[in-house]
Amino acid sequence: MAHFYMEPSRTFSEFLLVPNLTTKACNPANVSLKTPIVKYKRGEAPKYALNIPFSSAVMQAVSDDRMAVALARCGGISFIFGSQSVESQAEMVRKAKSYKAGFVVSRSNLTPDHTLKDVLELKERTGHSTVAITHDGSPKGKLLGIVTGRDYRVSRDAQTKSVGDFMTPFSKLIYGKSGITLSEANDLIWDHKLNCLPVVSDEGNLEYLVFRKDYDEHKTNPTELLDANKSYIVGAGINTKDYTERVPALIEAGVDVLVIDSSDGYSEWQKDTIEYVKSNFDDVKIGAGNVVDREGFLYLVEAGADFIKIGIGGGSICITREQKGIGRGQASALIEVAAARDEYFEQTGIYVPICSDGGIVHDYHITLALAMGADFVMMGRYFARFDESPTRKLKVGNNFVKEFWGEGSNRARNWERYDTGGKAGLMFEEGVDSYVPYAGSLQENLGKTLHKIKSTMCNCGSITIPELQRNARITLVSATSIVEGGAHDVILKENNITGE
Ligand code: RVP
Repeated sequence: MAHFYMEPSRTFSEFLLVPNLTTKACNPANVSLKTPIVKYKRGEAPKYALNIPFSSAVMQAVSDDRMAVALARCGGISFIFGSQSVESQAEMVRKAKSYKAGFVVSRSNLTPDHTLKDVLELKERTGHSTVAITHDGSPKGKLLGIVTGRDYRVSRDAQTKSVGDFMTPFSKLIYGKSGITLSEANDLIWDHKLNCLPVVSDEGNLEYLVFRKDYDEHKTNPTELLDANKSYIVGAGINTKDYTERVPALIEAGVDVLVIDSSDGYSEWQKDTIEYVKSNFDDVKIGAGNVVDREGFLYLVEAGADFIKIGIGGGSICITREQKGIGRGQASALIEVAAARDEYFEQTGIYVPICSDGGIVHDYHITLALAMGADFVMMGRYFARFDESPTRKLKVGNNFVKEFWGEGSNRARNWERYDTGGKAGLMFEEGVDSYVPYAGSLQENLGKTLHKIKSTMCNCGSITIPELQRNARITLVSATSIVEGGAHDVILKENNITGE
């Protein structure tokens, strides 16, 4: 006879946190959101830990190299989408890894044979006022000069004037040598009153530009997620089909953490993929999922996964539950897997982080997910709304929106994510194509969300995530009390009431 779970499975909106004593030490400034992302032994430190418990979803509409840099700058990790060719995904990883904090690979480059008109057009297109002039116009070519707004006068100079005639030539440039540290670069910037310092190899090739404003930003971003080389930490999604080609290319490109991206991860395909990675590469970290129960968690942990992703069917664009009738309320799935994780830690001394993936609608859902045992969350819709997501911003009616489509939609054509073996390919969609309201910049929005999380943690008497997980008191709420939680029985002022 089939197994029945007779209790309904639940999701975040059905729970609230009950405050604990807030001590004087519990204030948002003292809260640390540091959290492990890969497994570690009791008493040891994980190889990778996040400074904020956020990851961006393995989706075309969410995580490319730009998102990876923007999120790592704030302390989280992006998993660059895998539903693209191996070459283009590896290229995105390479681009994101080439961003050293404070050191940027020049993105506006021309040759001396270009003209003032080309400079102005490039500036218009990119918004960058510093243009590196290299022998071949590439970002790593031999550096011949720099053009900034101080080198030309639009009102006087002919648009046909050659760049070579007005650039500041290399012989007059102050530059840093390969290997210079950020603080040495900053000293040169200050000593010579520069806005931008090129860093050049022994052969004279341009390596990076260091901008005064980026250095200031670096100083104000203490939570940046950096590797030992001061590059951002970058993740990437893989599938269980082409991993023998994809994984070596991503590792070559410098990826730090892999994750197998699948709507249902409790499968022998995932086991094979993990085994391939673990037996062919030293110390490469790989997460697996998604699962929604203890059995799925233990299976992938035994297979060697470094973290486990939880959630089936809760994603904002996901219609798996409607189409296939599989899934589980996100909170119930998380609570069961967190208990299995704690038990496994008790028994083996190995802590395997878990990630709650999908279905985060309100900021407080993140705090709830952490309190229920998640070490970090993965979000798609949340990040898709920002400038940094890869999709188009459009005006629909009076509102700005961004496009956002599921990996299981016809648009993404990511059939590997939903494959359950056989040769048939995919016959139906599991995701939709949609819009989300445009919300502005990632940093600004994230700042607000983080502040809310920290405040709630203080209400719960906790200044770290493990403390929150130990101390939280969580109550189920009735449908009626959910209504009570919003504004009710008042006339909201924005309803345009006209005066007498
Ligand atoms: P959300 O944050 O609610 O937008 O959910 C994002 C998650 O939804 C992803 O991380 C992934 O697990 C899932 N997803 C992505 N595409 C689809 C689909 O097309 N069904 N689902």
